[in-house]
Amino acid sequence: MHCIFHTNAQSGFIQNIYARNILNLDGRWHYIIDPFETGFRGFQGAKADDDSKLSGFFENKQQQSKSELIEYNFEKSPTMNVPGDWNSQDKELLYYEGTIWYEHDFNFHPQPNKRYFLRFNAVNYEAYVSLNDKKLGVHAGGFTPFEFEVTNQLNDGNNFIVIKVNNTRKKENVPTDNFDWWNYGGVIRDVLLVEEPQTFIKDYKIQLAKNDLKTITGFVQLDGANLSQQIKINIPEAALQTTVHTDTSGKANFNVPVNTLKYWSLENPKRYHVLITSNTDSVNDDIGFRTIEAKGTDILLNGKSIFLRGICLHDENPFIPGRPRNTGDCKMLLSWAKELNCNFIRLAHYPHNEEESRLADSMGLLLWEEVPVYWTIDWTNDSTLRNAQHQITDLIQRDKNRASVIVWSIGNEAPNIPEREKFMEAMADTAHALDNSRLISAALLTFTKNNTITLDDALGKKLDVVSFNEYYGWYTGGMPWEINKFNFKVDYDKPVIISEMGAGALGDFHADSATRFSEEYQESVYKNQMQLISKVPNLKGITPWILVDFRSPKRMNPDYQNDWNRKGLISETGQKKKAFYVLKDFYDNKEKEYNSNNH
Ligand code: GCB
Repeated sequence: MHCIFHTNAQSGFIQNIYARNILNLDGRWHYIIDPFETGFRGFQGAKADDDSKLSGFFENKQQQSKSELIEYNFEKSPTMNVPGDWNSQDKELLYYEGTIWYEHDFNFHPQPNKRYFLRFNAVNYEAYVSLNDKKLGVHAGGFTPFEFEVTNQLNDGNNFIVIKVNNTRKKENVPTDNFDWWNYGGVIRDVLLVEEPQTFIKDYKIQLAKNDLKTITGFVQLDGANLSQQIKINIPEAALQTTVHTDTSGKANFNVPVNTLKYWSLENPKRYHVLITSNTDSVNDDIGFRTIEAKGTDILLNGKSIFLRGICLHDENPFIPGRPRNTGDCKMLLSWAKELNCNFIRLAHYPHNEEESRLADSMGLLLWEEVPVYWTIDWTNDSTLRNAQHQITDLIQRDKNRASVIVWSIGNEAPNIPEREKFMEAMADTAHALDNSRLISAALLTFTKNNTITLDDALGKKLDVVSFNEYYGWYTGGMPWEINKFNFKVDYDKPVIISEMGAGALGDFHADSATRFSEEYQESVYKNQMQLISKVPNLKGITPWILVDFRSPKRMNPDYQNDWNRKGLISETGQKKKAFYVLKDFYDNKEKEYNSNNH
């Protein structure tokens, strides 16, 4: 058999996928655990180093006669839930890193004159995808969507998908081979079959222009043969209607003046129903309109100064534990942040389930979204940089219409060494070029000398907001009550966010405040940190580490951790620790202070 894998999924993907005509392919999918890559290399062969020679399990073979030898069988193999990481579904897979093959049958009747796309909202990390034994392509990167056009590969009736997923950590990957979270593998988000007309509205952006409350700007992009069309953009509730024409590449840019709009805000997260109609297609969305601006050392939302009462969050439901699988899982996490009186969440350290940005839009929460350029990336490897740029591009592509998203973060705690500077500057340029209406940041590192904590990272010049992580009272700086001796020096006249601080505590373990992993120790770190950070110049927000305990194989202390990073303010059983209330108090007071200053 001869088969060709394209090296990549199609570039770009359909905007606002849940508003399209979709068949959800979630459910129980068969799987085969394949640690030796037998499905790829055959039973004796060497592993193909050339994609064109790959065959193997994609064929989903059935025995034709009783004498035929076939040493795998999807139909008789166990099943697991898609979406869902494999680690949380089969005890044997808790620590598994390697290849798993998935197979799923579905019945479908394609309609004439329609186009079809097979969409994966995220597969961690590398995916080889085939449909009806026709190879579609490969995607690398565990947290962003990808899709393939399958109009010519679909059968009328029975169809089957085979996908090979591999989550082996590698130095050149993004993230690299060392990170402080669980390496959940598999088809972690929805799989959808999307039906579109021959020429359809693939993408659009509809937002307020940069720092301009009176202009809605954006573009519409068609895909198909009939690219020159008239497009209507209609926002009935704002009495706004405009008609634009796409050019020969199917794109139309627009700027529309607006007089009266209710702006999206924390108090009133107003979203407008937006309808986009071409001659051949239509799509609608609920979009909030707001501006976000770093002005001097201030962060302005709709022109008004705000303080970001934030918290960090991993994309993990501690009750599974595993990756969130549905809206309910995501809503639980965001509601906990609301209970803490947050107005801001740092979605660390990789793109989260896209449902979270939609929920944040409706709940009046601001978001920091990030790509997994984390710790020791392979800085001098060009393909690693391209991969990272691809990930920030896809994240911006996915969430560019969400009012809640105000910060694109290009990475976390990258050591301040020369090799990394070029890489990170390229990342900042990519993000700025794709979206000039939001703020670019990164979680930076500081150095300390003579009790002065200094932020002088050269990358700061490329960022709109400078942010840094610090763990005084936990990893460094002495006991919690000793940290007030430190002062800060920030070499940038820009707004500052403390993107991490924190301490570990095992829920319900009580002792004195000098005892590591007690709730009292963590509480003391938070109390003293709230004083310490009041000395940070131009501090415009904090996102302490972290809302909920999360799984990490790097946390091995058997008394307190057992594979859990315990820095959550909420335990893995959903119990609020003492420090939760310290931070909530701080936020209640900050809210009052900002409300009275702004009136
Ligand atoms: C950090 C990292 C975060 C870790 C955290 C910790 O600085 O950014 O991913 O989990 O510290 O708990 O040490």
